[in-house]
Amino acid sequence: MNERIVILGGGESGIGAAMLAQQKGYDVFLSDGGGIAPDRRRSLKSQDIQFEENGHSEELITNASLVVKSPGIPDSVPLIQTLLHKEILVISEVEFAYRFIDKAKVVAITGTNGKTTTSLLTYHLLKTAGYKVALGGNIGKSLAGLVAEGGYHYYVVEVSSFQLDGITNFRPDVAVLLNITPDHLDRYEYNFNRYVTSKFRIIENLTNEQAFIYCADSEPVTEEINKRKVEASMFAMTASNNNKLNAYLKDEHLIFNYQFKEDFKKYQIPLSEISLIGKHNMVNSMAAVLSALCMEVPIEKVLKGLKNFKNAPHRLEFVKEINGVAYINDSKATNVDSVYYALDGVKGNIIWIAGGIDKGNDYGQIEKLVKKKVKALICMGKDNHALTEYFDSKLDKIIEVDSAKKAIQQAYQLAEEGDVVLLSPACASFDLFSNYEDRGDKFKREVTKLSKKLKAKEV
Ligand code: UMA
Repeated sequence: MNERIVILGGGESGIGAAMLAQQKGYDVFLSDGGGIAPDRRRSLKSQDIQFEENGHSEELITNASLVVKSPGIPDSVPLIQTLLHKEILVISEVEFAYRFIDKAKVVAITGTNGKTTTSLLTYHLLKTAGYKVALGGNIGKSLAGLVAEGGYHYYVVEVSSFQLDGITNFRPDVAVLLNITPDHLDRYEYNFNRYVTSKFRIIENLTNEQAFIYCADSEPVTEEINKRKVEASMFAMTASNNNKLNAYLKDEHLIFNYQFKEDFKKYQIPLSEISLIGKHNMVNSMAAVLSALCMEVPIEKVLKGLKNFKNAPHRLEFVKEINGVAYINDSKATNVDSVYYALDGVKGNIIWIAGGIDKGNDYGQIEKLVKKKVKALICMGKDNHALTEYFDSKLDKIIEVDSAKKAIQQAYQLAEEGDVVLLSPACASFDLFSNYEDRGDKFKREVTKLSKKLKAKEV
């Protein structure tokens, strides 16, 4: 009899885990408390995998020797509690997938913010260097599905705290921890320390054979590091130069002090050679470069990748320059924290387009920056009172609009050569758009239309 494995959840991670388990010869059963999408149901059927949906049958689950749980299922649900009570091993899909990675190397990236950009860039750097690289985890494709495909030299895995909660042996060759700020606290009994502990699980199995890259500018991260004895080689990314093995930002350069075997190496990369914008993205870049260097990718190849990297859309995305004015789409910035980085990172005076559904924002966090850099605020939302009330006495020009088209028309009127028109809303998009992607796409469409219209006039 083959070992019985039960997969809980029939989403992206559950289907990947089921496929991998089937390939490895387990007796597989998948159970979903809700419905399973038709294409996923078809995949299960095509592989002869037994499954149920719209409910979990305890008797079909508690007879497993191993249970693989999708990250969206919290430990607090009664079924998981029953399994734990019965001492049945419950692991996360990332842990399960990791157990079947043989020779390939794993770069795991976590942090509250920036992990997607860092994962994309790390993937890009390794790929540009000519390796066969898989990109997955919280970013989209399940790690299990990628391991089932096989044939990769590297797995770049974005890992969430939910995925780390269910690990036992997971030991990435390079572990990256970018930052920690309060998030997902509902999963952690509203206790920030629990969330910090969860994020730090990324290093729990590391020895001095692996590398740990962290941002020393994130206080919760350094506080926790000071409490622990970490065995891995540690690389600090920071604005100052206080560690032996580190990366930092100085005089418009990223500096890397890096040890390879017995040799210390130092590299300097001018910011002008980096396609990303903003200080937070420099931390993300340092993390990706250090990861690639730890993987022994030659620096010339890393540089090439850094220069031609294109970030995912809607994240400080450069759209066009019109009459010397840069138009930047940062529609993904749905909180004040992200707007801070955008305002800080952009050079020049800013025509700031913000607004939408305010989630109880504290604009005090960005007040200084706004006063220093923003010359006009265009509020794009159905109800703009939170923004207008806060900035009324602080800015000379505040305009309200209710569409991307009107926002661009106004911005065009106000902007002078050297200015930047920045969409960085600090708010959710659902009042005027279907989601942040729709908002960013409409912004870009209007910018392109404006550019075409102006060009047509020139002719
Ligand atoms: N389900 C049950 N029983 C329950 C609860 C849910 O069976 O008690 C079922 C649902 O009916 C559903 C399935 O579980 O069919 C969904 O599982 P899931 O929520 O874990 O989602 P997946 O589709 O497997 O996607 C997960 C990640 N989702 C979450 O962590 C919530 C995806 O990250 C990830 O890309 C994917 O695995 C592959 O690794 C998404 C995410 O939102 C992007 N992440 C959060 C974030 O970034 O904030 C953490």
